[in-house]
Amino acid sequence: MRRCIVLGKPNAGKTLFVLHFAEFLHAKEVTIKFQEPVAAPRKGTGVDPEARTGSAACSLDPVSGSDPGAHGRNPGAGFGPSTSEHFKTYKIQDAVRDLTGPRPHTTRCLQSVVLELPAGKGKKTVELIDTSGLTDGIHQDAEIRRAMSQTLSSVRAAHIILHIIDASKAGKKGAVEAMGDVDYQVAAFAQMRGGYCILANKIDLPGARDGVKKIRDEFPGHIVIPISALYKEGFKEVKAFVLREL
Ligand SMILES: Nc1nc2c(ncn2[C@@H]2O[C@H](COP(=O)(O)OP(=O)(O)OP(=O)(O)O)[C@@H](O)[C@H]2O)c(=O)[nH]1
Ligand SMILES: [Mg+2]
Repeated sequence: MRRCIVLGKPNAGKTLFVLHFAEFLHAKEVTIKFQEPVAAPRKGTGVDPEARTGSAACSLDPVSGSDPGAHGRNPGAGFGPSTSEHFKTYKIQDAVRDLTGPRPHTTRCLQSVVLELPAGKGKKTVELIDTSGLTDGIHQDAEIRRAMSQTLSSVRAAHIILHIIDASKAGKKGAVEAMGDVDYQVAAFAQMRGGYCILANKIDLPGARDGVKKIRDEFPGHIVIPISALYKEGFKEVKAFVLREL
């Protein structure tokens, strides 16, 4: 199945987008696959090596990346660190209540849903993957570093990348959601492989229209779709983009 990954900084609105996009496609419920990263103990010490070294610093450098899928859309590439999987079915509004929130790093693992998109007389299916937010630099919390590492590993195996940027905070220095190095890295990585667009989110909020302009100025040559994950604005355009890429 084709995979479409949703990524971006914490609090950008990734989870709300995934859940409301499912609702937009007429899902009343979603069955979410949670893939929790499992810490790999260092032999004989019981210590997670990544937690000690901070090796999950955010990097999507396509040149230094050692993943075999790093240079293209390789559906066979692995999903990174070992994971423990479980499924849970929610009514959409219950999932919104339980899985989204204003605190950064609400999502700590890959959370995917399988969606059906109408295509001509038939349907196309896609696995839409919500991820843990990416931050600039090395995060001090080992659990968050592991989650970010899992996000980065899964990017390379995805066919489509939806990169969410909070347009209402795009130019606000110091805000956790403000555009940062990680956004430039994602865009630079995506430029080499296609199947990529930027969703400029929260356009219902004050200042977001200026934010959309700033995003367009900073990322010339990329498709930028203004959306409100809250009010499902711009979702028709997102659906058309995803269908084109499937
Ligand atoms: N006004 C408005 N609020 C939004 C929009 N999208 C998301 N939010 C709010 O922003 C906050 C973060 O949304 P989430 O979907 O949890 O963000 P996330 O990117 O998944 O965050 P992490 O899991 O922490 O990385 C929540 O309080 C949402 O209700 C939007 O389009 N408009
Ligand atoms: Mg989330």
